[in-house]
Amino acid sequence: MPDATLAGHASKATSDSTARQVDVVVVGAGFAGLYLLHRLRKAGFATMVLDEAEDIGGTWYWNRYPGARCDIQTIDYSYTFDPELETAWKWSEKYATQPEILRYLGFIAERYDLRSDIRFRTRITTATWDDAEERWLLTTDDGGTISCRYYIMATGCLSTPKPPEIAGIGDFKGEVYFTGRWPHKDVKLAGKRVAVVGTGSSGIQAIPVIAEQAAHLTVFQRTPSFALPAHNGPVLADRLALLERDRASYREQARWSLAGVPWPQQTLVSWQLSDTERRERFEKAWAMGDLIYFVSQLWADQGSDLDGSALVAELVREKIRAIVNDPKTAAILSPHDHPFGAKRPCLDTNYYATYNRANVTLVNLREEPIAAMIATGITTSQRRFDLDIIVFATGFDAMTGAIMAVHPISGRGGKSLSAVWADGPQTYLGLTVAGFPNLFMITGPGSPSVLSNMIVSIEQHVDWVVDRLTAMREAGFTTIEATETAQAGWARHLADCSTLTLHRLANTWYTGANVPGKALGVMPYTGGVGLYRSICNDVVSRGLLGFRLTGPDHSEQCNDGEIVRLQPDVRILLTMMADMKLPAIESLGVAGARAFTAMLNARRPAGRPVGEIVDGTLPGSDGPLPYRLYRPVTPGPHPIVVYFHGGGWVLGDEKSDDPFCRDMCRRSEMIFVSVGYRRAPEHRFPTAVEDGYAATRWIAEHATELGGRGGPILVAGWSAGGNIAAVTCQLARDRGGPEIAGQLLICPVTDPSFDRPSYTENATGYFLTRSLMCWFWDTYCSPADRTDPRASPLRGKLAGLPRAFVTTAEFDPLRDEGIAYAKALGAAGVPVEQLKACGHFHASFAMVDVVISAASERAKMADALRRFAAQPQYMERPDVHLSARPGTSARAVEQVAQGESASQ
Ligand code: NA7
Repeated sequence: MPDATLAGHASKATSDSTARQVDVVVVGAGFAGLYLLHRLRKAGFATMVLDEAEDIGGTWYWNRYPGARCDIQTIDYSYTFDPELETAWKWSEKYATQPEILRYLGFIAERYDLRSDIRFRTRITTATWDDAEERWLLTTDDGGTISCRYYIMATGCLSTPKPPEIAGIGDFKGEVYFTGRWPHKDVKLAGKRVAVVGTGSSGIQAIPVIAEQAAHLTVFQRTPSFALPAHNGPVLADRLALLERDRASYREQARWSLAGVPWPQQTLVSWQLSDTERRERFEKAWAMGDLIYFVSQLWADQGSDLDGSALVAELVREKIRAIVNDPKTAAILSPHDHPFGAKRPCLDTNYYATYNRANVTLVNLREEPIAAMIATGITTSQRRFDLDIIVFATGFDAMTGAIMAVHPISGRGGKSLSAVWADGPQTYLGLTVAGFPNLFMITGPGSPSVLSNMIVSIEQHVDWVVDRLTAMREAGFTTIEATETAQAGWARHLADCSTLTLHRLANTWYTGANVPGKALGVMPYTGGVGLYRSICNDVVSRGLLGFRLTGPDHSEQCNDGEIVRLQPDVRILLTMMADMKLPAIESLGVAGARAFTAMLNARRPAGRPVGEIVDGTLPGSDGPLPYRLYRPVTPGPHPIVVYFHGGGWVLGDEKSDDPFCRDMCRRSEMIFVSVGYRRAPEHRFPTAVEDGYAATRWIAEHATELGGRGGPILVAGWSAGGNIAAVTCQLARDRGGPEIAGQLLICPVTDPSFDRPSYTENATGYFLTRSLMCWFWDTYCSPADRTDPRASPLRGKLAGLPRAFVTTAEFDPLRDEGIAYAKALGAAGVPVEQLKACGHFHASFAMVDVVISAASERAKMADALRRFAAQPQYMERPDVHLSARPGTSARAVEQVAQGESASQ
């Protein structure tokens, strides 16, 4: 029985007994609202859709400016929920025009008979949660009231145009149009002097079309965008064939992809490709005209690394210079202020070539800002432009505008959504907000939405919401609300995800920077639609984790908690490893374990180039030891870091941490010498540490011959290598040198005690297991020897040791002994800094270009080395600026331990 019927019979009178009763009110009759209505109806919910517009279409109803088209290929920009629908509609073009998209939505409304439940020309003026009735009470601009159990915002992400913030806008006596509110009448441009203000996607689509009609077009550009050719035409035959070969599989791949279009994940990074190979890839993408292909298929680091992105940017600028005849105009059109992809690139048709027309003028507002609008046109700081028509393509109050600014929404206890979101949108999953029961947002802030094919994201959200409402009804629950814990956890996860891409480094509508006074922070989910979908599914399979449900007989269900505590890429990696059902390393025997780790290492991305790599040998305590030296590209002499690899004293060699050594060599601009110390079981305790000490001594004595700077040396090591580095510092102090200026200990083994909480909490599931650590210890060192400080540096004397930087990972059995060592160093008066890396596992830092979220930790470690060696810190890149919302800073918290430590 529909909930509205139940309410009508069973509930006390609502707070407004004249209110129309329905189960669900949906705001917006665009792609999201139409599909919601279809699904809710099928599920038996009495549903009403309200829209201010006179007809269906949502974003596509309003954005009817000349040249308006979708920028995702139509075969992907289509509903997929009904296999029969897929073959019932044929798109005429690769990128459909706005009228064709509206025809498609009209076809949908007709096919599923949707119009009868949509009320057009109706604006909601207030929405208030009634705690007693557990219903939302809405008022509308026609004086009506509606009471609903569930209130769903299907308002779109780009629905509320932002004011252009230009003085004197009312003084202009000509015609003024906004691309986001284009009139339904025919706008006559022929023979007119037209201005377009704004060069984002809307401006770039409109400008070439307007230029063909207007007598003269003046484009006022504040910031240039990267525009890529759409090469519009018929639907691409090869993509269509791929879809038609197996529709279900194509759609399923899209649902689990990065951006909602089934392109594979690239694995080759930019520096693994030659200039020629990069250019070939770029030209192929340029010729193809597909936005998602362009932003994801060139090389793996194009969206995550400034250098990888800069290579794309320069190739696009080269194209601009080739197309635009006037070099000065080409220069003005060439973006330099943001990394490629950090702002949504535009798809264009003849955009750059339009500036070769005699009737088009480009005005660079960076050189001559707009002074005012006057009766006859626009004045800049230098000139006056007489105009008949001004078109503002100045964008939207994106993602939050339509939800927050359109009408006051008051949740539990009268709490207003605008107040809750004053410092930026707070959501759980981008779907719900704590304190606002039974309110849902389709593609809200904190979900992939605008960074994906919207249709894929809309369908996923609609399905998730309707499935929840159905399940609640079956279980007898009437309210659902996110918990504060879950919401705070989601904010942290969003902040973690934002480190994976470069979106945080540009002032865009993604970050709220286009609206003066709006809180800054990356609003969409940057982890990709596949990861996001898996998390939403996890929420359900884990008993609606993070939601409180209540029912009429005071029944309640609340499974509180955070859905993701791991860093996003660590989560993906561990899931992949679990799916691979890898054998337990300790079950393979020593030879098998070495072969297995060598095989894993061979599959990882190669490290980045450094100035020089030299393999050599040095005299150890008992014969020669191999080493690998990494020299920076910058002129020396450089400080030297003696590095000890990980591998539990049993596995690995001087080359096995190659990507990490390269990365640290580049970041610190220091020589790294990775030492091939002898391993157990052939050489048990104390061989590895004695080799480590002997190697450090020799390297210090031969620093200048190695091309390094004389004077104190640095040591570093990961895992068992961290143990060797720590012990080396103790031996150097006790045996008369060499002088060590600092020690970098990364997830070090410091003590053989297995009773610390991290050994229990992280015993399995995080790659380094308790059982593997036991095997390492047994293979390396007899129980009797383990109290020796050379095996367990935590049990040694710590006063007088070199200053230290200790990194620990939250999901690592070794976490607590690393923290204990830092604490003990601090207590012994050793200056120590500690980096507790939240959401990371034991191998996070060594997995360069796999665990991208650990890049900032590696940067901090490199900075620590530079501090040890009294080198200046890195300057921040001058060409980018970080936008960060207060309270959502990265989770890796650096702090000075000095005897005190924060819990993880
Ligand atoms: P965008 O991408 O936000 O572009 C708006 C443009 O308007 C952009 O070039 C702005 O320059 C410019 N702008 C905004 N205010 C002003 C003022 N006051 N003076 C001069 N120029 C101004 O919006 P779109 O509608 O083009 O595209 C939005 C999305 O819709 C798009 O990404 C697709 O997903 C579809 P600024 O960069 O702020 O200097």
